Amino acid sequence: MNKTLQRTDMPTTTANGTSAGKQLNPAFDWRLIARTALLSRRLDEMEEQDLAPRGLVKYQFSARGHELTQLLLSQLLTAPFDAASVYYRCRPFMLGAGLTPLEALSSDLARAGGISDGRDVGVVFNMPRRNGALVLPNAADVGSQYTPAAGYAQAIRYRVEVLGQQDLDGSIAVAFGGDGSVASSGFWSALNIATTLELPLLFVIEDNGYAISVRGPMQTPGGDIAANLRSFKNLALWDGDGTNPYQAAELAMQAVDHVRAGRGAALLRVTVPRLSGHSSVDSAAYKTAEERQRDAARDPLPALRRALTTSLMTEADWQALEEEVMEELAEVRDEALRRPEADVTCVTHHVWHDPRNPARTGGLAAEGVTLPPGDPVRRPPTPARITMVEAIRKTLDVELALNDRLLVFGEDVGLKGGVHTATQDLQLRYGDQRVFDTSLSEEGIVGRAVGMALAGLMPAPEIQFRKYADPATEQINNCGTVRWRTANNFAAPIVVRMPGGYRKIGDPWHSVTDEIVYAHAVGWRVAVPSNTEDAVGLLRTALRGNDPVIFFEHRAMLDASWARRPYPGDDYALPFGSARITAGGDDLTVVTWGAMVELCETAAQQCGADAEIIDLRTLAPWDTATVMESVRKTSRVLVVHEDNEFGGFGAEIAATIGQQAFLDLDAPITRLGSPGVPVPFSQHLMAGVVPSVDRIRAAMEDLLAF
Ligand SMILES: Cc1ncc(C[n+]2csc(CCOP(=O)(O)OP(=O)(O)O)c2C)c(N)n1
Repeated sequence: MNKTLQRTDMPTTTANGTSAGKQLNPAFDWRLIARTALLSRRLDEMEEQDLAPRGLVKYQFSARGHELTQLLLSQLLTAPFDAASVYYRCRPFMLGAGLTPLEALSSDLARAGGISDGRDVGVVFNMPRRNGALVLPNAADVGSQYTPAAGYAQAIRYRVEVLGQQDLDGSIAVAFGGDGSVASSGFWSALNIATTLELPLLFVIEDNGYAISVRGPMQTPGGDIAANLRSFKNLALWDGDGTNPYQAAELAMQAVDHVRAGRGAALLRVTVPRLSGHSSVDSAAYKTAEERQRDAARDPLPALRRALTTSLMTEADWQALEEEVMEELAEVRDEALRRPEADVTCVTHHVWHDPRNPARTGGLAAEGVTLPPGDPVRRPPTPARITMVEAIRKTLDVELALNDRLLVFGEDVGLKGGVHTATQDLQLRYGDQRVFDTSLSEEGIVGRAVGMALAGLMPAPEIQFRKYADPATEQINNCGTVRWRTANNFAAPIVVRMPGGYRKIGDPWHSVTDEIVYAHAVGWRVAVPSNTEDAVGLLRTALRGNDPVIFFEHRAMLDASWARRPYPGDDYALPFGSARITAGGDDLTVVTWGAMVELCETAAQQCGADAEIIDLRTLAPWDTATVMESVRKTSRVLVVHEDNEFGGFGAEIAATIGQQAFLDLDAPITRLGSPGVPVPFSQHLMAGVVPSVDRIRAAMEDLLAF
């Protein structure tokens, strides 16, 4: 399927919107479109001309020129599970989908009662479903809106075909973006996902010719993304004038109908003028006088007025509509300005799931799905010790059987069973909708997972190696802050499994740990198990929970004999933030995790130290109470980790101990980590980088002798 409907296939209309004998498409409520377009326009003008110059709106993004197609689409997204992934110039769409003018203005004024309660930029939107589409939490990163939309579209299919929710059949996802956004990796990643899987996803590109000051041909060769995509497989294209009511209505309807009919992904490109600067702080001095004139001549509002007053209303009706809107906006402005600032005492709320107050949309809790909490008591069915990777596989298996909303995916995760074998046979058992390979895009893997979580599923993606999560950084960061940014409107709990760390050999790519990045990221829980038993308990808690989790699988421990323990049972679950004392001692506290636990035990045995070795098991949260109790007893502490010592998690631990147990210390808090270079390929060199038993032992001896 490579359906291309070009501009010449569209109704022949002139650019100024005269009808040439055409009727306005009766499927739309044109009066409402006119009213909302006027509302949006006058709101922009009020902000641009008054509230922004007075410093009351700090950062204004005008949608002047973009209104028409957005409003048409808002009226088409009425199926029960439709969703839109918008961008900052989508306020007209938001007003069409049910955002009230008071909410819109309160958001731009950063007052209480705005869509994020003062937390996010006034046009970085999210909106639980009202009368139209669900609006997925937007982020200000250009291009980041696309892969979650692809994930949402895949989730629609999953809910219909796997969960049997036939009433959701025909629902679609729509992702909006500008002509600059088509140069982003997120756009291409989502395009690949949507077209390879033939998902119900419509891309809407509002091409105003500029990305701030940079012109279209710098973003896509020739400046027309639809023309360039004509040979893209499994993508239907519509392309035309987003200021012409006759043409834009046809384009929007045909594109939506195509996707809704289950015929796969589509892209609608509409050309529109950007009638203001990029934002209130952009004078648009880079536009020539002719360009400004050309843009002004393409204003969609006069075209809409002409079209409506030709057929549906009189000039007097239009003027009355304008007056009605102005009156409403004057009231809205006064009320918004009377609104208080958001409550600063609540600014730290909504980082984590609160069972008494779950997010309204996203994750299992919002869907009313509860899973058994699990049990911290070990009940090994057999005493046989199994490897950590077998245990992870078994836990995924048990959880897939328990929870039909759980999906496991990533590169080579399907038939091959993962390059680390953690998902072997799972696709055979649960089918390729639940356990599957993905295209090679980590942004796509995590962004898709976010969209699936927002659609009420529990995605557990695998990143093949920790280092290869780098391209997903934006999606990971945005996933962690969703709940906070949307003031608990949305949450996107996902469990990202990622193996890393040195094994018998190392290199700069496959041996990265760098867990500090995730411990530092807002909203993520971070597990770093060292052995079979903990891996089972922590993974199960993660998969049954409602917060995003990074589950770090240390490569050295996946089949290490030290890490092998009996499988602790199908219900075994461990709380996060609860360390394990692997060896009790009185003279020295050693705080560590992952592969370093075994080395610390060996080093302590070799030097005969009476060391208390604490395996933290999780870094976010980390068990400060157990560490402090031990430090108060031993008065000496060594923190050992594989990651770089400089700025590593050991610094956080050391600072906390310094603050909470300073008077109990008899020696300086000592850290041992890597010396600030990547793990080398040569084993000989690697021994000089990754903490070894010898170096740990030496550090222990120094501390004991202090
Ligand atoms: C990842 C990222 N890079 C840079 C920016 C800064 N920025 C904000 S909007 C923008 C231009 C986007 O243009 P386009 O996608 O064409 O949308 P338009 O603003 O024209 O509607 C840029 C560069 C950003 N927000 N995110």
